[in-house]
Amino acid sequence: MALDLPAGGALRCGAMTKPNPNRDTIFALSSGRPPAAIAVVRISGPRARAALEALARRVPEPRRAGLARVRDPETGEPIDEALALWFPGPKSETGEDVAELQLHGGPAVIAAVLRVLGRIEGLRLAEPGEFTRRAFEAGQLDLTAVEGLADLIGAETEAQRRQAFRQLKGLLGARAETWRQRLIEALALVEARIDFSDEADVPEDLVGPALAVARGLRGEIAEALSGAARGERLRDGLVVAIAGPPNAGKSTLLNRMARREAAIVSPIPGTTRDVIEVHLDLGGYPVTVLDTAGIRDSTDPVEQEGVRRARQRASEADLVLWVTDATDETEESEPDLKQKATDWGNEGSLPAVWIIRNKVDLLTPNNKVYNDSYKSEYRLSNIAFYLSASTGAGLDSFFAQLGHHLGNYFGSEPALVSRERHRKALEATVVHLDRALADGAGGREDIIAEELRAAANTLGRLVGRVDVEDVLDTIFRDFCIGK
Ligand SMILES: Nc1nc2c(ncn2[C@@H]2O[C@H](COP(=O)(O)OP(=O)(O)OP(=O)(O)O)[C@@H](O)[C@H]2O)c(=O)[nH]1
Ligand SMILES: [Mg+2]
Repeated sequence: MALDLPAGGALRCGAMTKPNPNRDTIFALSSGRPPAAIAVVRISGPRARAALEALARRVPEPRRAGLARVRDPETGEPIDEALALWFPGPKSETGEDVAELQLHGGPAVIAAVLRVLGRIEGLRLAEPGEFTRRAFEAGQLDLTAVEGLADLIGAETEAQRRQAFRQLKGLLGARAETWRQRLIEALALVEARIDFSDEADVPEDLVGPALAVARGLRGEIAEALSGAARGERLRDGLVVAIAGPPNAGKSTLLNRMARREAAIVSPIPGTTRDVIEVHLDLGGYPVTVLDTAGIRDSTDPVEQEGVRRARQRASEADLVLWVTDATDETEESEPDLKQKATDWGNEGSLPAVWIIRNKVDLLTPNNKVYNDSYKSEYRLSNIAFYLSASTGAGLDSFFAQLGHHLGNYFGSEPALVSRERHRKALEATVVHLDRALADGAGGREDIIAEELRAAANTLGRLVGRVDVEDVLDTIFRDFCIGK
């Protein structure tokens, strides 16, 4: 589907031209999977009013619910009794005329209404995200708000919901737009200097103040970027990998965390082969927990592959729970886990590692670590927990510490940047600002202007004001039909 972009590719939010009367009118089931108590069918476009009149015979007052007998306009046969709503454009969600029917949510009711709508001239079923796309094109939402909306619909935990809602309400979009405006003003100063440099009444120093603005913006954008990892993690979940020697109780611990039998547990060492992934909501924060194959040397090629995957996923995780059998006296008491992670080939930042001494229920006074058991402690850089994944002993303090860790990690301030797309755009902006500020630009006003213009453009792309056609399909693909 092509966007109707004005010449030059500039898409102006909030100032779109009148809706196109020849455009298709779209409709879709906007509520969830039937059967349900209520089904919401939405219609948007120039023929929305005609469609509502055809089905319900009359159109209620704008933005007021009215009872309507929904009929097949060809046969006159009643289909259902519904609540009808009428939102004339441009003050509607899509900026176009929008009608909404709240029907009884049975599959046959919905099928009949969609069938009847499909027969009306100029109406067709909406594509995924098409209502939102129209809202974006009408300037009702900027692109970051569109993404916030997708995230809000996808939010599974409280923290995700909060971040998504703030983004929908312009947390990032409004900031980026102010930055862009300030850059455009700075750019105007430099351009004035270039264009009128011969004229006597143009002040000498217009470039200095422009660069001061650029320097200030660079600081603010870098600050926003510092929270990017946190924001992106909040969308995907913090990755916690359970790793350690075979038979230590890793899968038992995963099942405890998931509160279900997600992984096979058996007394045979080498049970888990593939990485098992479970998504959890821990205290409102999203966490992805990975159970991995016990790490040991093996001649079995399948197990070898399992061990390779275990090492790799553990080295890429945010937090590794290194599970050992507390009764195993041969286990290192203080394994150098940072070293392990490095050995596994991790190239980025190393994960935090907690040691879990499992099976404390089996400890006897003869065991070396017996006196340490049933308490959690910080040892050097590692945090160690003594617990029993099968009896549950010690799990409370483990979960409390994990909750604390998540709270600290995600923090109370929402991150401005929650997607790679945002991060890349802001990083590119910083690069252009740095070039404008570099000594190398050394008074070359044309270079400074070019870099400021490029910086303003990357911000424009971020909010969806310029040249965004290429990213639109990717963004709207995430939406469901009816949104
Ligand atoms: N007594 C006791 N047994 C446990 C505990 N945790 C796990 N087990 C037992 O230890 C055995 C191995 O448990 P798993 O959870 O399969 O161990 P794993 O680390 O996933 O093993 P692999 O997948 O083979 O690497 C099973 O028989 C479990 O019932 C515990 O806290 N106490
Ligand atoms: Mg296992």
